[in-house]
Amino acid sequence: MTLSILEFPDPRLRTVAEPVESVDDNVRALVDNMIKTMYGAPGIGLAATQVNVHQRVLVIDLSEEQSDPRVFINPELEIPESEKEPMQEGCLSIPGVYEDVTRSQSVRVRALDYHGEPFEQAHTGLMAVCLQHEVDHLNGRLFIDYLSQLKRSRIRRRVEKQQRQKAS
Ligand code: GNR
Ligand code: NI
Repeated sequence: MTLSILEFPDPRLRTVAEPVESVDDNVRALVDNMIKTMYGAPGIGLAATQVNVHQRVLVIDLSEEQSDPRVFINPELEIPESEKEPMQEGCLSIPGVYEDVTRSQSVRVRALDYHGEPFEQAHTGLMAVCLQHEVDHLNGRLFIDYLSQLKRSRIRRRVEKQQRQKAS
């Protein structure tokens, strides 16, 4: 099943997600649907928050062929203050908006996998940036929150105009 994706400025995108208590078949069904939804969009990552499920689950696939889905449940990031660089980001919840965000280019992540097994990894580059973008979603944060107030209000007006045009 593909899920529908909430769009900014929907206040539900500001919800802080709850930890998953046990990685059971319900959680695995959510993960499967999120991967399908990410592939259909298409996007390289998706947080459960974006499909209005407020549990700490995210999926990422950076492969060209949509052949390498990565699952992170209850992710915890260690983000060094060093190695920060700007990179252009987009978001399925803010369609058509692409802006530079300065983030750490490396992270360590601890999480549970599809089977509920804990793992720990180090990532760099786009994977590191994407993990930070997705964990931000789980904390109710969007990439445009890193921009100036002026830029953010311009984006809000532009997005709301697009949404009015789509609706009529
Ligand atoms: O598809 C996506 N592309 C992207 C590009 C740069 C940095 C982050 C991302 S994530 C985004 C999908 C999305 O909105 N995930 O929350
Ligand atoms: Ni996003």
